[in-house]
Amino acid sequence: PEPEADQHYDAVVVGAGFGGLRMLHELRGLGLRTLVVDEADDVGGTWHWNRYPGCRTDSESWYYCYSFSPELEKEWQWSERFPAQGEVAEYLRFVADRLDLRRDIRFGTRVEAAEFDDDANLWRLRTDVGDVVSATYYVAAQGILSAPYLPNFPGIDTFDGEVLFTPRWPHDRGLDFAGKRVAIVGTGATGVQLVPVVSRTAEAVTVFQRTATYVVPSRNHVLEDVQRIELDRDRDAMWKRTELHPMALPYPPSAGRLGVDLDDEERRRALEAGWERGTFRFMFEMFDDMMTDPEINKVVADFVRDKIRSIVTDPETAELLCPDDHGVGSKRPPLGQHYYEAFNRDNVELVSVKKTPISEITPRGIRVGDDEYEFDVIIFATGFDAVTGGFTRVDVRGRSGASLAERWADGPETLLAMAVDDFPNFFMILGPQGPYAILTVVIEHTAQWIGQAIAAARDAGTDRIEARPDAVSSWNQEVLDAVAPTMAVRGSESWLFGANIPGKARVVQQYFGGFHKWLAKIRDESAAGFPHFSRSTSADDTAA
Ligand code: NA7
Repeated sequence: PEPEADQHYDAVVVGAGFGGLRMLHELRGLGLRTLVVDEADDVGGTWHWNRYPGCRTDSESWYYCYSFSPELEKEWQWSERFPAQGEVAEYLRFVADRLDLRRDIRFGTRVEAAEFDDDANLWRLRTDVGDVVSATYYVAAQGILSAPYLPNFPGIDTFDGEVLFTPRWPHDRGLDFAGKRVAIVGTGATGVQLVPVVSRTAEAVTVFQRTATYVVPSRNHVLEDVQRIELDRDRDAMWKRTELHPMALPYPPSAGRLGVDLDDEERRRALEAGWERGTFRFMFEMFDDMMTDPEINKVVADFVRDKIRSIVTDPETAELLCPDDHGVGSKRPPLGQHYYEAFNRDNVELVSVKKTPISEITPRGIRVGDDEYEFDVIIFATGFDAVTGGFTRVDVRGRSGASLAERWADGPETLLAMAVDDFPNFFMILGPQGPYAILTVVIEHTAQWIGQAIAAARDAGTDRIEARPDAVSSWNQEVLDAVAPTMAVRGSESWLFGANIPGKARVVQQYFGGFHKWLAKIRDESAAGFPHFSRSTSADDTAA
């Protein structure tokens, strides 16, 4: 069906989370008539859906926010170092209200397909309610963790008790598991947040762990007024520091020391200090050769294993919790708030499903080999079809008619994570091959850059902009080259390589060369007038 006349926009944005809201603000600033569409009934994206108990950021609040508006920054006060889900969702509602964004957002509507009409030079987007919306520019802002993954366990529909899935947590479920025997399946960042919280109220918790991970303490705390004063004073300098950091953190860009240069005692002291500080900084400010030298990585891994053994009193449980098949930092490190300590509670049990996997879900519980475990509640914290899944769930078809999913069957290919050749006037926020870094900071720069690209096309009198295929190939090569020196340590067994989804191409999904390098590249691209894009006017179709 053709869209109604009033269903045509200059730009349509899919997703009303951190990325989509920021993009709407940017496009409005350019005077573009913009519509945002989201499946949820409110703003928030990831922070709308993931309401499981214990859900909070692993990034510190003072940079887990927008930086474009000093007024917004002044008006909003975070209560904690690592804010809980509810507070982040509240922040995004605050921003939406303050900037009056809701009037351009259509909630409760899922975009199912998007097709580029070459002749008309527009995108047609079909929604689940049968509407067709058209737009010159289409910005996909689904983010890297919006397509939940539930393994296809046999019998999953036969369970008699309550089944909960962390990325689709019912809004009215509440926190209380009194009198319930609860299973938690999965020990990624989500499971690690769930376990200490659910075990406080449940009668019994059984954690099903396939791969043990290195969990670093988060050292969360309430923010004191004096800390806020200090942070406020540092704001501008803080955002500048994020631009120089490989992870977009407002901290020193490197440890400034190599593990190989230190003796055992010096390393141990550095590791103790780092553990005390906790957070991602334990990983990124330890030794600059931690991700390239397997020996140094093992020093750090041994240190964390010793910490686990010193915290967890039952030696058998402690050994099961010690990672033994991958290096530190090779998976996205979860931050824990009394995670290992939770296994010292009488009501918490750990079951390793590494050698013997979960074979089925039964009406009474979970079967592993010959053992059947009985439960009242099963919580699945089994992750996402990360990075690409949110984008390819929509049947996006470019100029040639091929879909994004087909195009990426052997691995994603983009230009700087924001564009793809054959998909004119299509941009992504947090697209594949983007920097492995603090996403709120990446979003801020991405939204500004997309705005600049669209403005540049318009100012040149053109209405079509498309990534050049050779530029896409060379970014692809840079992404592969960037991860290569770390592969001996890193392995490829996580969602960062597509490994968690059966049948998905095993290719690095993000750019590990450093946020600062990506930022320099995108700035060069815009300053030079977008030389790696072709531009044309639909009226005469002359390439510019
Ligand atoms: P993750 O990090 O992908 O973790 C998923 C967990 O579920 C992980 O422990 C998996 O084990 C486990 N899993 C997946 N399938 C199975 C089966 N079949 N049997 C047993 N266990 C299974 O997702 P999260 O939601 O925790 O975190 C995603 C990101 O969100 C995180 O990195 C942050 O960026 C925020 P595996 O490790 O694959 O052996």
